[in-house]
Amino acid sequence: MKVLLMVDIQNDFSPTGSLAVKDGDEIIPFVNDQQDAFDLIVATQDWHPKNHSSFAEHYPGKSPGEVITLGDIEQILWPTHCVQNSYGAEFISGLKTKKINQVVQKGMNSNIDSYSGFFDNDHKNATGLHQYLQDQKVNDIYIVGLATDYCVKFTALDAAQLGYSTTVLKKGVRGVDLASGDIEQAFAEMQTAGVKID
Ligand code: VGL
Ligand code: ZN
Repeated sequence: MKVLLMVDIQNDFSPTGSLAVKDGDEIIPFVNDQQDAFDLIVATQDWHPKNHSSFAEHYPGKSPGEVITLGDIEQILWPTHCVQNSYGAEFISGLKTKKINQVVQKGMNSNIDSYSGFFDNDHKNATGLHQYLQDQKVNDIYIVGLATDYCVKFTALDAAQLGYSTTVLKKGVRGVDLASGDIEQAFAEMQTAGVKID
């Protein structure tokens, strides 16, 4: 069984969102077309409580893009985004959602971020995505979504690590490029880890 995994296609990652991904909305027609080729479609949502520790606003004097240490892992501070039940957390309008079989939410623990759709950033807590895909007898994962250099990358790396045949559909992803070159480096890292870029 193959699955189309739509990562974080949410308003706050659209070009008008709080954590804007350049041309993030351009993927929508491609992603909608891809859905026809799949019998199983899963969407992830970044789904943060208001007090999430990745939000720069909680650190007086700090700005988005700065890095802090949380627990013992490095955390990039972000603009407040994808707050549970807010407009910014909804799927980008125009994304076809009728065929979605399962929505997996992540980033609900305020103390740790979760870029991957599979695990929190310390890999200790699973989101349930792996279990769901196992139950559905999935071997092949095709990934689209936002953002190439964060949630797409870490989801793809975990998928490959978990043994899935993993492909990122290049026309269906866009990235942040906090530092220019981040997107290209993300593709290179994924490829090195055995992820196919199509
Ligand atoms: C993401 C940064 C913070 C993403 C989520 O979906 O790529 N990036 N939270
Ligand atoms: Zn987030």
